Amino acid sequence: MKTIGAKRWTLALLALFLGTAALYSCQAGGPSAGMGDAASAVYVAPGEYDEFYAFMSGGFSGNVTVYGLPSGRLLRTVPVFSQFPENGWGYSEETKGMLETSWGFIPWDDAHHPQLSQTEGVTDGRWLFINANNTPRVARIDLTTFETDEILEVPNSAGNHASPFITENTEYVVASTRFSVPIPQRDMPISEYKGNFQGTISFIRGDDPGNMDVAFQIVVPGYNYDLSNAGRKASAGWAFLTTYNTEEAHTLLEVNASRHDKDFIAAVHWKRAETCVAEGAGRDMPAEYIHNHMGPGRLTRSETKRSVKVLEPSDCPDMVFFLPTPKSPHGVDVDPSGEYIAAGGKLAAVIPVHSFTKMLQAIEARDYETVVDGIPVLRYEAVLAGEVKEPGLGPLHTEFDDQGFGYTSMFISSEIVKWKLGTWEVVDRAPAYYSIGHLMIPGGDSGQPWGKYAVALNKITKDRYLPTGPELAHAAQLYDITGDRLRLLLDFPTQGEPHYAQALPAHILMDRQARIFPLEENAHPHATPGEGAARVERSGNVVRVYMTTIRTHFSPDNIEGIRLGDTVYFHVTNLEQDWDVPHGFAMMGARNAELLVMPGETRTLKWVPTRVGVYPFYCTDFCSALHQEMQGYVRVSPAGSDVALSYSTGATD
Ligand code: K7E
Ligand code: CUA
Repeated sequence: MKTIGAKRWTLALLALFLGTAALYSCQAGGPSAGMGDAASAVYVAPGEYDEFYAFMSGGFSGNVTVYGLPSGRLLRTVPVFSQFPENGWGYSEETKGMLETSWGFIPWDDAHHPQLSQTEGVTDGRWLFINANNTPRVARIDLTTFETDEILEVPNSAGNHASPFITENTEYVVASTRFSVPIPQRDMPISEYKGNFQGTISFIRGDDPGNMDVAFQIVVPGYNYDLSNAGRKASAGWAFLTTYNTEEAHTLLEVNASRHDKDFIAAVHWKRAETCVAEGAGRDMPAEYIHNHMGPGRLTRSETKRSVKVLEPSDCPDMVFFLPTPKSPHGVDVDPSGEYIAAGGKLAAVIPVHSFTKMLQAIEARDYETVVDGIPVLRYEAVLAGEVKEPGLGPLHTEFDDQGFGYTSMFISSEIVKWKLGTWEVVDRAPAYYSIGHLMIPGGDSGQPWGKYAVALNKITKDRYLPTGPELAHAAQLYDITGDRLRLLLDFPTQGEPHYAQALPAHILMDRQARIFPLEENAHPHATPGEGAARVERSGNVVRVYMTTIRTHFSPDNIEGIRLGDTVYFHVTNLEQDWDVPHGFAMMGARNAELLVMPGETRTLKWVPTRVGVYPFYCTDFCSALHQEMQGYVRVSPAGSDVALSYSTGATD
């Protein structure tokens, strides 16, 4: 909130207003009492700010969306694994490279799990990471620009779902395979899956912007690795991952991967793995994967990597252990103290919670049930802290508040269940509309939750919104969790399918926002530092337009001497140095998106003219009173024409 005083005042006024409204609606047989109260709890008056930034995964949109809480207002869409015509992301020459992979240009993915960076287990607001499920990648978004800054492809992976989960100082981003595959990939019968397909758990360096890389990969049995969470405090140095399909079935998994009474949580001692790697364990395996980074000049640099460090559990004893966990677990979540590890067994009748201390004791005592593929399986009873009994149906994911409570999403019974750490008793439950997947409490997966709100991220909305054809809005729901009972405050639609989300207090980010890119630091090779340098240059069939924008004109504006057969690059530099003054650039007939150029930045639109004539370009962003005057023409002549290259500029400098 900008000012607490003003906020209170507004709330008081609103309460008065809503009180009156409630009176009327009661008389009219309207909504039940109490909702007016909820409305005031989420009302952010015009000119006021929200209290939290929330980052929602866009699921199959490939994007991240940024919302304010408690209002549920959409503030921003951040394209990550997608092209986004609104700002030319993935269309401009500078940003296309971010979508390069070893398979080529892939402008789509399925992004599930945003993760904020942490320092000593506390959300610090430097970066947001998110996974690409389908063509395995991990992205880092810079939270001073709200722009994707880096994308690393993950080799030896298929279905990068247990990803990205960060360690408590962002040392590593942990990313694991959902689908086991032949490693290395080879031509073999699918029927020989069992014993031949494998999974990998990748530890990606996370705290060195521009240098994300796979530090090492642990090869694990051919299960499905579903979700992950890193240890903290007591359990720092460990990471926990759920598995299903420990049956190693390869067909009709709904039956064949549900036979075992218990699957596993894999507990990975990554500190130990680090030591093994430092001592020379593991091997360098050939692998081709691409690293993309928004480098100097705000141009993507793509680099192909050719090898990855691979570690087998047998290379490094005491690195991986299995904790039996009922039954096809989905989520795994570590409480703020780092002691408790809660799992969500999709088909389980309880929520099992393991004890980190008991796990260490069992390891110390070598209290193994068995050993599979060189990995010790601890006894369930030896590591169990407790079970939340009769929680509901279909537990998936757990978040924690700062008062010692866990909150678990129950997919099948469609509710949030609140339970107490230590006694494991259910203390409250609240319905979610409908079929909740993840839930999110700001900081609720870190060492420091801000336990004011919980957000339910629902899979199905049915009747909650105005119908919009066959596809309905996906939805989030906001609950107040400060009292004994969860209180539903707000429904709000989301973009794409929201899986997980993250949030943090607004003050952590507000004051660090980049407002401009300083012109004098613009290192783009085709930047135009001032209007005097605006020009058009031909080199064979390639024409480069060094264009500037400033309120309210382009330089150059009219261009002649372009011919069919040319490839034209408009390198547009926005000379503005004021906050919130981007200019847009759109060229008629360009088979491309617009550019939206931030102050001090250079962005490039590639255009191959296909018709003779005179065609306009214009500014797409309403930048000033004379925005509509911000336009120009390009004359396109036939191939071989002798029309000379010429242009007009508004240069006075
Ligand atoms: Cu939707 Cu985390 Cu991909 Cu559970 S996952 S719901
Ligand atoms: Cu520049 Cu509108």
